[in-house]
Amino acid sequence: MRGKFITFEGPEGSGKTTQARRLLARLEKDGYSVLYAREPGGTPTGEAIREILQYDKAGEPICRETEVLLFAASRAQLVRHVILPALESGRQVVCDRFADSTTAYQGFGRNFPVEQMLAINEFAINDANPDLTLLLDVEVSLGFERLTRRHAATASTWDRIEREERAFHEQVRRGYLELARRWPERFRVVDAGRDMDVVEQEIWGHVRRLLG
Ligand code: Z5A
Repeated sequence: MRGKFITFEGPEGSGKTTQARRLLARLEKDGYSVLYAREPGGTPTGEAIREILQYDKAGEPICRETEVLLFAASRAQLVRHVILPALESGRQVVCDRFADSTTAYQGFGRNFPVEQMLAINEFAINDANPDLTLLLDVEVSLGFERLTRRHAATASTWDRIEREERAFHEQVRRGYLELARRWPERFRVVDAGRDMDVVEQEIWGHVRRLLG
């Protein structure tokens, strides 16, 4: 039987990676075989694209159109080389960001027509549509407080998209909530401003219902 495809989405600092890893651990403890992936990246080609997108590796400003296509290219590679083979072999797949990120960041954030983003996503992902999307929703200011603490603790630097102005990130958050309204059967909006353990419990409830 084909595995289930679960994606984590949300603005900066909403706790996607923390919760995706906690979910992975819980599923494995329950005996599931699970593949964890993240975007952009997850394949050698995708990781090379990630360096360009996140850290300006190419050394020149990236135009908006190129940005969209690079995210889609990384995704096309991840879907065909990693996600679809795992799902078809019956594994569950947990992915930290997926196609909705492009609709939210490039569509709503960069003001590209959303329908155009959806068409590009469709081309990139083939039939790898998520069964469940957990939208970790958090106020932009709280997400950035968390990132500021993390950067200070790890001496890391702000990446290209984190450096965008506040209005951009507010648009992205609104975009995500709009997508959740559009596809209520697939999306579950989780208030990620709460304690990590409380968020984890709610997510576990959604996933248990999906897996029966
Ligand atoms: N992007 C795009 O524009 N278009 C696309 O199509 C795709 C992506 C796929 C990828 O960045 C960037 O690419 C991203 C969108 C864009 N933009 N940026 N910037 P990334 O992969 O490097 O990182 P991210 O996906 O943006 O994740 P993040 O924002 O860095 O964090 P997060 O995964 O949501 O949160 P976290 O790492 O789990 O937690 C952050 C910190 O908060 C950490 O110290 C935690 O311990 C803490 N935390 C987490 N949860 C809590 C709670 N509940 N309470 C308190 N503290 C918490």
